Amino acid sequence: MTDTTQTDTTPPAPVENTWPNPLIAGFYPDPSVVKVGTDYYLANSTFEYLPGIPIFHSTDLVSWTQIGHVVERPGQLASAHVPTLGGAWAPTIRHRDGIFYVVVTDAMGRGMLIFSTTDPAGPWSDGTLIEGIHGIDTDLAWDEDGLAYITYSGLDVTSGELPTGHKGILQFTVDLATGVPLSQPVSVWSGTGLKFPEAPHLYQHGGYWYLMIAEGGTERGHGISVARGARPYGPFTEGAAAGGPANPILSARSTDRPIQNTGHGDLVETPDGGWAIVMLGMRPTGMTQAFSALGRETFITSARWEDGWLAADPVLLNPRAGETVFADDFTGPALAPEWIAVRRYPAEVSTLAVASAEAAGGRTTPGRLVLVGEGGTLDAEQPILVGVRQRNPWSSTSVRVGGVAGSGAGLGGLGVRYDEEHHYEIEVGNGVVTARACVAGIRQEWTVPLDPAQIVDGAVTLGLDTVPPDASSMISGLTSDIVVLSVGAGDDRVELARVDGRYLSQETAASFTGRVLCLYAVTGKVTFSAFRYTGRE
Ligand code: 6LW
Repeated sequence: MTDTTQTDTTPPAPVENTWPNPLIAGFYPDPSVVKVGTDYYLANSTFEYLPGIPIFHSTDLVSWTQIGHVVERPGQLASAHVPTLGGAWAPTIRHRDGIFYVVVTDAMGRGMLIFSTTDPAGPWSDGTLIEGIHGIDTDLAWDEDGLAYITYSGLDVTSGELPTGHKGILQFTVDLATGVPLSQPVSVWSGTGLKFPEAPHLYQHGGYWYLMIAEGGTERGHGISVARGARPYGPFTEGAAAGGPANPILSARSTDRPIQNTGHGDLVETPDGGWAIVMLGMRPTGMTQAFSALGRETFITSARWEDGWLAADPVLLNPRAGETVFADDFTGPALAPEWIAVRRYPAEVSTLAVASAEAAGGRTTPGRLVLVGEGGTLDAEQPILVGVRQRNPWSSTSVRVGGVAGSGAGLGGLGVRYDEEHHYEIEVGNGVVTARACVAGIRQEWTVPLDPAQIVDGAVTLGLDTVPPDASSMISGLTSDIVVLSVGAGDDRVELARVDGRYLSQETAASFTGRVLCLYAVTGKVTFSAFRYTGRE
């Protein structure tokens, strides 16, 4: 059973543009949203993690519940050996005639794919490959005759080699049932000249078709630009050339707003008939250089039509009140949908052991998650690991780890992972407890003997906290957070290390993902119980 709570779920006062922000906290980038009647469905990128592409549901655009995943079976993506950065990359979710579609690029994997279903909670189809066309950030729209257009960004990331050259925003028509292109890709717009024109979405509104894109790169220069035309295939004219507003219509670049990197958005009608843009953004902290520990999250802002052009408000920070609590006693029939794994499914690397009362000693064994190590560490391409996203800047995570004391015992622990080369962890086994920081091939370890007093009912408590930096020091205050690695509970808790958090951030790590708090095993059978995450803003 899991227990997910937000101690105060009252949405902020319904004054214009006081949306809760982040809308969905933690590593949930590239959001795409569709309105179907009074229901909203939202999808995100998941890259090398599985299950892939979470689907969230809402009726008010404010409260969101995860209802499933598009990718939940082997074969839907070619994930097993996908390079870091590859995998489920920028989905678009749309609906027509009772069918939901997600178009997405499995970057460095299968390629451009069409998934469909009649129930967005799943199951989704196996994914139909669009052969011969290479690019990212696929959008889906239909013209008045029902012809389907895929508009996409011409960056070819098929091979895993660094892409050279960007072909701008391209478009072709497609048979959605077979994935067969009905026309050759043609260039439709390349933005205003900023780098990486990407994330196109096409909307029909009033007498025009609007092509909304992101440009400036997913870093601090990110923004949203819009052009319009009479037909879905253009030609598209931008505002400045037609007496409308200048592009980008939304960007936080060169401002001191707490939410930066805003771009890659999708437009949606609000329940009251207004408009909003849901987009990715980051929350960097530090100073002139700043670091975004949580990666790229989902944010929202109000938008409106003004004289035939789209305008958007700045994206304001407005975190949900109270503590975020995610606790798992591992007594459910399957792992909760929040748990993810790297290049394999959680069910491929873990099992659940039911709680039991042992007849002999009358002892009660709690529900446990069992991981059996394969020798690989957190550096491995396919680590034995399951994790949940860190959702708040300040957090406290603890878990009880069993099967790690005594001869023949296992080795495993609790970590925070950005990718193979960027992770901090605390692990227990072989008679010692080790805290470790790994950053781009550089590693440091702090090891102490395992104190028998730390073994309670056969298990050791490990802790990982993210706390504010020491603001009194010019040097130590310039980071995102400090990661504290500890062993033991209550008065017996011992801190092994305090590590600068900036090296596990979007600005420094390789992956496009975010921080994942993970349970892992290196060798032997390691059991985990009483997982608890508490987060604060
Ligand atoms: C995505 C692109 C982007 O394809 O980053 O910020 C890429 N936007 O649109 C990966 O998420």
